[in-house]
This record gives sequence, structure tokens and C-alpha cells, in this order.
Amino acid sequence: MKDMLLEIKQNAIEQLNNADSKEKLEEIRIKYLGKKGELTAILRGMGKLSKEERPIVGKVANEVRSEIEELLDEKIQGIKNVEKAKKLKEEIIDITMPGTLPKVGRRHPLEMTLDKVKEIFMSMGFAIEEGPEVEYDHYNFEALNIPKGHPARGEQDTFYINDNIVLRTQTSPVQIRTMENQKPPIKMISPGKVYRSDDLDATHSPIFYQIEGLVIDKNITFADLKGTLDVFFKKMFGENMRTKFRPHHFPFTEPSAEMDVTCFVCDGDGCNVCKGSGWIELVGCGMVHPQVLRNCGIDPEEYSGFAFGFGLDRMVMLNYGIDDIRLLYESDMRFLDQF
Ligand code: 2NL
Repeated sequence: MKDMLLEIKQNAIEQLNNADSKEKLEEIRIKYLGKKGELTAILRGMGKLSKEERPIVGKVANEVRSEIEELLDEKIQGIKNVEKAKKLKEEIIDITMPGTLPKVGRRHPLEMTLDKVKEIFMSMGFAIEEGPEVEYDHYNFEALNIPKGHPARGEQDTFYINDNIVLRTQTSPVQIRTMENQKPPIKMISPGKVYRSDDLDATHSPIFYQIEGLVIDKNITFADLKGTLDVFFKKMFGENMRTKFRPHHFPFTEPSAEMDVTCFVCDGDGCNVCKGSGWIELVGCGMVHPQVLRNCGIDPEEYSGFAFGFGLDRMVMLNYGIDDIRLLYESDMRFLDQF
């Protein structure tokens, strides 16, 4: 029996030394040490041995077992090391390779144009005022001479939070708040987002940018309004820009006008953008209505003023040749990368 054990050991060692994969090592382990393995079979058969033989054979059997186990462990470790070395070699990182650049955003055409507008007005002595986008009905309508029931309220166009609170439909409430809080002379613009519950299409967005301006002082006339807007548009789009005023009506100005500028696509010759007229309608304006001044605690006998308002989006679209307002609000880098 002892000879059998030594033969088993010899065979096992030889096979282990020739094994070159984890799978083969496992096969060998099962063959010798498994439940139905050769060594296990011998150990089971020990019951048939005499009392004297049993401890001697048992000792040899245990020695054989631990020698096989040791060699098996050693071999497994060896194969693991080879595999690890191979993996490290495959996964080597070349630190001299160029990195991938992170995608950096860029300035939005609305923001770039707004900055230019602000800069020009600041150079002309205007302050920039801001106010809430969620506004009282009083500041958005009532104080501007637009009482409840007035057609200019366009109830269907306004986002109501409740009976008294709306999303501002223009930035005029900022001018009202400024007139309430400051004494004339006042010279300000109020740029910002405004809201109308329009259905989204190529020319309408429920959210858009508006810029309003207000000048209040003694002896302010319509000539100051014309001169200010004319200078602004020349600085904005070039000295060739001309301006033209047509009578209009707004409840908060009297008299009121709409102002057109030279078409900046065709320079006034007439094209499809200006529908052949050579002019583009851009601004609403007028002399501040005496009732609006009174609503803000300013005496219309002592002071007068002009106000104007225009949409930034339309200006950006005409300037860059953008034909769909939705592009300005989709944050699509393929579009924004072009400016
Ligand atoms: C437009 C152009 C306009 C004003 C806004 C204004 C503000 C105050 C008093 C008087 Cl506090 N006017 N703003 C004036 C004329 C036109 O906006 O097309 N609006 C519908």
C-alpha cells in the first residue's frame, strides 16, 4: 500500500509539472484529491488494514496528500502570476498620448448681442435696472394705464399665477418700480426675459428677451427720443443705419410711434427679409403718458419723458440670419458653435 501511495505521488508530481493551465490543475486535483480521487480511495480502504499498519500507512498517505496540495498551490500561484503579467502588459497606458479635450461651451448669440446693447446704452449714460420676472398685475398692467378689461391685456397671452400675480409680459414693470423708488432725472434700460403664452413656432416663443428704455427729466421731448434711438442703432449696426418713425398707439405712451431701421440684409434696397420695403420694424416708443407719470408719483407738469421697447430675439435673428426663434432656446451646440 505504501508503494501504491508513492506511485500515486510520483504520477501526481509528474502531471502537475506538465500542467500549464488552471483547468488542467483542477483536473489533477479532482483525479487525486477529489471525493472519488485515487488518494481518497486509498484512505477509505485503510479500515481493512491491521492495527499496526494503519498508523504507518496513514502517515505516508497524509504526507503524500500535503505534498500534492503544496505543489498544486505553487502551480496555481505560478499560473496566476503569468496571467497577471500578461494582463499588465496588455493594459499598459501610454502617458505620452494626447488627451481628449473637454467640450467647452461658448457665448450665446442672445447674450453677445445683449452685452453690446448694454455697452452702448451705458456709454450714453443709461443705468441698467433689473426686476422680478414674477410680477404683480399692478406693475405689469394697472400702473401702465392698462386697466382690467382693456384689450391690450390680451388675457389669453398672459401666464397668470393667480388674480394678482403674473409672469411679466414686458419689462415695463421695472421702469414703474424705478420711477417709484428714484427721483428724476432717470435714465435707464431694463433688459430681461418676458413671458407670453404663445404657441411655439418659428417666430413665437413663450419666453423671449425684451429691452425697454426710459428717460425722465425736465423738458424731455420727442426729439430726444428720436436722437437717442438713432444714435443707438448707428452704434449697434453701423453709421449707414437710418431710422424712421410711424404713428402708433400704446396705452402707456402719448404720442406713440413705431420705429423702423434700414434693412441690414439689403442696406435698404429691398429684399425678402424686409419684404421689398428696405425697412425693418424693430421698436415701439413714445412720450410717457401723463397718467403713468402720476401713477408713479411724478408730476407731469414738471417732468416729461420718453420710453421705448424692442425684442432682442428678433434683432439677433435678423442680425445673424437665423430663421427660427426656437434655435435660440434649444442649447444645441451644433447651432451655437456657429457664432
Ligand atoms: C412694444 C414696445 C414699448 C414702452 C414700451 C414704457 C414703459 C413705461 C412707460 C411708458 Cl414705465 N412706456 N415702455 C413704451 C413704448 C413701447 O414697448 O412694442 N411694446 C408692446
